[in-house]
Amino acid sequence: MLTELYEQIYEKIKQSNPIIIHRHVRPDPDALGSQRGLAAIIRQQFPEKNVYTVGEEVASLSYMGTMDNVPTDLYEEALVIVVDTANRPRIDDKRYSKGSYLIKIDHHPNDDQYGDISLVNDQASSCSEIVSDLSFYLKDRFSMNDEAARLLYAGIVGDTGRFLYPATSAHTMRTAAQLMEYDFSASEIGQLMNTHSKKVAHLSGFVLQNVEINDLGVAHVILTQEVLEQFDAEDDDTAQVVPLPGTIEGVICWGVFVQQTHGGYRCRLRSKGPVINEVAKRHGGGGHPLASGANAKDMDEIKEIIKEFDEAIMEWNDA
Ligand SMILES: [Mn+2]
Repeated sequence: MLTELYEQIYEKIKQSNPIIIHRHVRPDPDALGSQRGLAAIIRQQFPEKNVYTVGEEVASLSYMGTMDNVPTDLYEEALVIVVDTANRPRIDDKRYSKGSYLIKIDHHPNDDQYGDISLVNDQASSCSEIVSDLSFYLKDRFSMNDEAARLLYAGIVGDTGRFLYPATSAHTMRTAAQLMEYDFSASEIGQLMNTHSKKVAHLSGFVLQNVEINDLGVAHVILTQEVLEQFDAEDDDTAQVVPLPGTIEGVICWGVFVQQTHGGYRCRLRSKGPVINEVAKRHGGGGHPLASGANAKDMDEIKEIIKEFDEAIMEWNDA
């Protein structure tokens, strides 16, 4: 039962000091929102506790706050909470394992079970929705506040593509509405998240012009190092162009393949129906049923992935 886990997590937080919160590498708004939103709730509820958030900074998401420097010896006594991270290899800052107790809070399929307590709700739109659930369930014992509400709202908006993706439930909308009752500007958050740098705007133009779409509805675009250089863009900038092929009529599954500096391609894979995380797993990745990541060593492997997408669509059409 989720509510039993909420109680267990609450008890552990109450007992612990310091508390160090981790999330996944290359964080998105949900990773940062659930990480910093949770920290904001704990800090207000338990002002005597030392709460830290760790991991690499992302300049483009600086409106979601900054990270803390934590000396390693602090881990010895620490409760470590990892949010929004399905697999241990993806946790940012490997010192997470040095804590005295580990809690996992996540919404991805639970392929890698870790943590002394593991709160995994793969029906939730986002990890920020789960942290909101935790607070709204515990009420006065773990109160929501303005800062946390702003961060968690941003996380939900981020992971649902502004309430577009199928993981957006009636409960997601009710949670977002509850968060909006707090004092922050939801519209400002929406605008910030809808604003791209000029280089990403130009890269978006490239993606829309060069995407190839086959008869089955598989779209793909290759972003070589040469293309990235042309737009002065880096691997991280490509996250923002991933939804674009899905906005084109007839596209069901798609991939944005980003050439890496060390060779090989990072594959950002998406679907509007057919389950694709099994495809991702066959190519060194994984993730959500409709949003996954993988790795391809060369163009031949990219072609294989596209072929497997064709098959996934054919099976889905037959079902
Ligand atoms: Mn997430």
